[in-house]
Amino acid sequence: MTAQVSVIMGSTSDWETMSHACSVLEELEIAYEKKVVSAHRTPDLMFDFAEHAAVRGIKVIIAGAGGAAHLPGMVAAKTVLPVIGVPVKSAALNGLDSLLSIVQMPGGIPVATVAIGKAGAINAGLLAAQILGAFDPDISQRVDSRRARITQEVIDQSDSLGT
Ligand code: RP5
Repeated sequence: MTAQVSVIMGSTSDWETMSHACSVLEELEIAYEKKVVSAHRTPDLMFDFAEHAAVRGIKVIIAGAGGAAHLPGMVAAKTVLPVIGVPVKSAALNGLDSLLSIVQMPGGIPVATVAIGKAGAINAGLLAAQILGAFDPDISQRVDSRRARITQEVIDQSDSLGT
């Protein structure tokens, strides 16, 4: 099946975080691909990737990076596909550097930025699904069912506390 979402990351060291976005896409039965594309270590590959993503059938890009995390913004500059940026938690500044360098895009080239780390990666997968779901009722239905399941889990957990 042709990938609809591309999950890219600046390093294999980002995989532990970005795997959570992929797990959500798998759970929601959305075809995706995953690649390491580094803004500063493989800049030509990054441009090639961003320029050709749309013609390959990709609809949404999820880009995770840490530190001076310019990957999401640079990719967004080279495509009009929606780009969701995931700030990966860094060793030096706990991901605050990643967050600020992804979220603070100057007006004109948007990057939809999610929270630092695992929660952000999960939400990136869900947001990609919701974007696709706006045009695909089956995906939208699966997102809805997931929410209903989470709601029920919270109710069950509350009940397990007893009276
Ligand atoms: C960034 O530098 C990557 O996104 C990663 O979060 C960070 C560290 O990369 P490695 O030194 O672990 O390869 O480009």
